[in-house]
Amino acid sequence: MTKVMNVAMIGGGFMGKAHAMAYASMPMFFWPAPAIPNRKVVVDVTDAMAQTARDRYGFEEASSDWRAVVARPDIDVIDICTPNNVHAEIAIAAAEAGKHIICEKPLARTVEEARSMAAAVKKAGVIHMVAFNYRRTPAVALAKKYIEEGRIGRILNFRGTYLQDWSADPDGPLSWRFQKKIAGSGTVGDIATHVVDLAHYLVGPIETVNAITTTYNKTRPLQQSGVDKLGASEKASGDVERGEVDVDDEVISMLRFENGAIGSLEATRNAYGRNNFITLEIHGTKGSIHFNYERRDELQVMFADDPADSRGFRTVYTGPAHPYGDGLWPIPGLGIGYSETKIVECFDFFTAIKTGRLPSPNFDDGLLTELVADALLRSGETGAWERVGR
Ligand code: SOE
Repeated sequence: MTKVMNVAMIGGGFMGKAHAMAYASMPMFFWPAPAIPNRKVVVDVTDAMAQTARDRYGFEEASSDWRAVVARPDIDVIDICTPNNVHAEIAIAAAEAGKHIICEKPLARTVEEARSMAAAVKKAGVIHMVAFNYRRTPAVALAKKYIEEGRIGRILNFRGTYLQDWSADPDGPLSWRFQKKIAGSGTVGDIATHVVDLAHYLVGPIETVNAITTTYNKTRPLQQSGVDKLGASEKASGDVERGEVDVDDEVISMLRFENGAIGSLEATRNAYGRNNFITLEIHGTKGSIHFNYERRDELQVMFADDPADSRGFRTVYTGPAHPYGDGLWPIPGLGIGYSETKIVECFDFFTAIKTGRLPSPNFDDGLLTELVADALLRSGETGAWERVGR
């Protein structure tokens, strides 16, 4: 019989929706499932918010006291979907209570927090994962497979971008994502870390960075509602008091990898016309790979030994023959979405719990990404090449 595991999810916002959907759907896709995630209790800031999340996301119970929930013996998994400022406190308490933990990205606000989280889960011997879900796009996993099989040879160059436009409007509200004390950093922590995670996954550890960081909009109207709606959808009207933005809006960096590859990274939430524009281009000694999340069913590949009369990028549509293809849809092109990346992430997390083998990215990988984020921010200040600390 497939084991039922009780999940307590802390945070009922955008990520809570994505995780709750994955708990419900994972066994429908991946069967036999490694476990049946039972949506036991959802925690939010107030009782009313928690009750809404319970009713909406199909949890049995609601609570506004995460400490009490973490201490409950009937809870197997703690899922952290909160803003970044409470990741460390919750994760450390959950580890001490012996719970398996999945934590939204970025792992923490600072390297110090990430280090203490990684130490706590190691000491407790629990399974841990950071929710950098874009690794779980089948086309990205296929790129990884080609690279591991040596199909594009030794990697020479990596180019990664993550461009969005939800914060381009200077009158979009000052949500927690623009406040250092809550978010830790701006674009660097929020989305550049996704690119760093993908670079680590596909190429290897980044060694040094040389970055420009900038903040275009130094103030924003104070957020009227308590809910982060990601930008101008909640645009303030009339004379609304403004508060200071003390994080970065954009980062552009050159990269050197430990294995000798070089590369670049760009991330911004102010690029009008770009929505979730994650692109990766990787050149190797035997071929190249290109991926664009806005066309995420597709991987563009070029192999240098293709016949001379048909050289060029070809489009591979991911499907049953590709990573996670057994569980997802039976025909290529039916459509991979954001949900599927979260369902696959959920499958890998519960598989790790079942087998006792740590998944990736785990908290150690999350710490490494945090170290790169720290180097990007330092380099943005100094203008110099900065080494990724260890
Ligand atoms: C906002 O930039 C955001 O919600 C990020 O926080 C997520 O990590 C990304 O997947 C989508 O955009």
